[in-house]
Formats: sequence, structure tokens, C-alpha cells
Amino acid sequence: MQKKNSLVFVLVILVVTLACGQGNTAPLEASGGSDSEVTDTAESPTATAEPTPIVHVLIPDELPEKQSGVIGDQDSSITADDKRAPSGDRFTFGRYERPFNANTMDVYYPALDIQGALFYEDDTWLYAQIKFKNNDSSYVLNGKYGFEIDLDIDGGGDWLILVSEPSLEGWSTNGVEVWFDSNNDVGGVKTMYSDNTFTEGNGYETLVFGTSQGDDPDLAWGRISPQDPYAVEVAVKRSILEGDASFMVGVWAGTDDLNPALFDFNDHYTHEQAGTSLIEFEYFYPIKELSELDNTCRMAIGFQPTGNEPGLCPLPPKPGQDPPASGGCPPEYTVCFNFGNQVVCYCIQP
Ligand SMILES: [Ca+2]
Ligand SMILES: [Ca+2]
Ligand SMILES: [Ca+2]
Ligand SMILES: [Ca+2]
Repeated sequence: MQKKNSLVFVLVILVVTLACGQGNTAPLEASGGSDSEVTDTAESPTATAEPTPIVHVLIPDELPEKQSGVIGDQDSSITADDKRAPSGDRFTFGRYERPFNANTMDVYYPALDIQGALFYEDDTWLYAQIKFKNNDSSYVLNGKYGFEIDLDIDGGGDWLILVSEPSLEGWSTNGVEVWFDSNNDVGGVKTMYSDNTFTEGNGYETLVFGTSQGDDPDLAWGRISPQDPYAVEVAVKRSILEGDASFMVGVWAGTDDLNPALFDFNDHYTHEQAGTSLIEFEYFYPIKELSELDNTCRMAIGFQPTGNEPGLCPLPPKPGQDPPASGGCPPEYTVCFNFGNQVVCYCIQP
């Protein structure tokens, strides 16, 4: 076991990402939904061969004013010049902080470096807004982004919602996928933690919405935030919860290695294969087969967590309570997140 790590943060949100298999350099074809336009021209005398256009009935609008949760995540830009992450990459515990290329780690991807996330709910939708590092004005958000829902709060995810190459032009179903773990094997024998032996599980195997679209053409949507060009927003109908109002949410960003079939990654790779972005773990450093990937701790939605929920983020201070970082935390270990006019600080001292 390595020495104890400290993570940190706080809460919330979802996001999702999509998985369409391409890397983040090649433009993705719209594989998900279907914002097809119908052009009726005079030259189409018959209507027999035309596919039925998708008619969207319910489209998300603006996010609700008040979030249900907030999460922060490590900022790898601060150590990117050293080809390492500052902290937050703990393969054994299912936590990743590796917005870098494999093996050399000499390319840092700000568009994959989650800084924080917010989660929102209303009667129809669940929304995640995922915020990325904005230190490079030239990049585009062309990865896969999304969120994972653990419905029964056992540490194993149940739903995974992803958007690939989110649209700059408003809500779109293009590139959006909704995955479900029908046989409940995500997480393997020991949820959240690496299993002792490789899993034979099939991860998220059921594509409920995406290339082979299901019954509801409006089930899930993605876009780049109209207010923040460094934030991705993902929405899915809350009907997928089938009435369950208490669950855990974690956020993901990645490229090819963010493969729904390989959840949980730490049951499908060994630590040696996956590597680590933390130079302190010299036996495993650098990242190898599992790269260009970031995720967060999980926030509790719809219930008051006890602190023992699998993957739970450090709990935020209660109203009127000093944030933990103010209680003797050295300044270099104090990390604060800005969410609108709300500032939440945590101590990440090891
Ligand atoms: Ca992370
Ligand atoms: Ca990060
Ligand atoms: Ca496991
Ligand atoms: Ca499965």
C-alpha cells in the first residue's frame, strides 16, 4: 500500500461523456442522436424511401438556478511541466488524474483536465456541468465527457452518460450515449477498489441511447456551456432513475481509453499496465495503457451522506462552519474552488 493520499474537495455534479471511440484529434461523426433535418424538395415525388425524421419533443433549456451538488478536482496544469499530476491519481481506489499522453506524459490536455463539476436536477432532467482547465484559449473540448450514476450506492456504477465532441450550437443528441450495466458487474468483486484478479465482467454493455437508438429520441443531450466555453453540459431524463431520488454521481473525461466496456478500469488492468501519473510511485510511473483520462470523487445527490458512501467526496463544510482548509492547513495544500459566487476550500495535505 502506498502512503495515504489526500484528496479533497467537494462536490458535485455530473457530467457525462461519450464514447464514440475516436481520439481527441479526429472529428467525430455524429453517432448518437439524430438531429436530422428534412429537406423537402420538389424532386422527391415519392415519400417511400425517406427515413422517418426524428422529432424532438423535449429539449433541455437552461440549467436550474441552484445546484444539487458541487465537486472539485485536481488541477494538473500546475505540475504539467514536470510531466506529472500533483495528486489525485490512485488507481487502486478508482481515482484518476491523468490528462496526459501515455508513456512520455509530455503532452498535457487542458480539455481533459476536470477542475470541478456541478450537478442540477429538475422534474424532467438531471444535468451535469463539467468545468475544464482554461489555460489554453486555442483548444477545443473534443474529448468524451460525462457522468456515472451509482443508484444503489454500493460503489458500482449503474448508468454512464457520455457526450463526444459536445456541440457549440446548443443542446444536441449528436454523439451522446447512455449506457446501463444490466448484469451489475461494474465494480467487480470489490467495488471502487482493484479486484485481486482480472474481472471477466463486461462493464457497461447495454447502449440504451446512442448509435442504436432506443425508443426515446430525447433521452440525453450534450452541449458546451453557452456561458463558459470551458464547460461541458450533459442532460439525461431523470426517468432513467425509475423514481429513485438518492444516488451517487461522479464525473469523467477522456478519449479512447474511456471505454464503457472496461468499467471499472482497475478491474480490467493491472496497476503495472495502467501506470500512474504520480512520480512518487516510481514503480508504476508513468501512465501507460490508461491515459488521457480524468475523473472525480462522487457526490451524494438527494440524501445526506454519512461519510461512508463508496467514492464519496470529502464533505463540504456545513453552513456557518469554517472550511477545513482554514484549520491549520498549510497554504500550499489549500485548494479552493470557485463556483459562481461560492468559494469552497479544502485541505489536501497528505
Ligand atoms: Ca481527477
Ligand atoms: Ca483534474
Ligand atoms: Ca473492483
Ligand atoms: Ca455489465
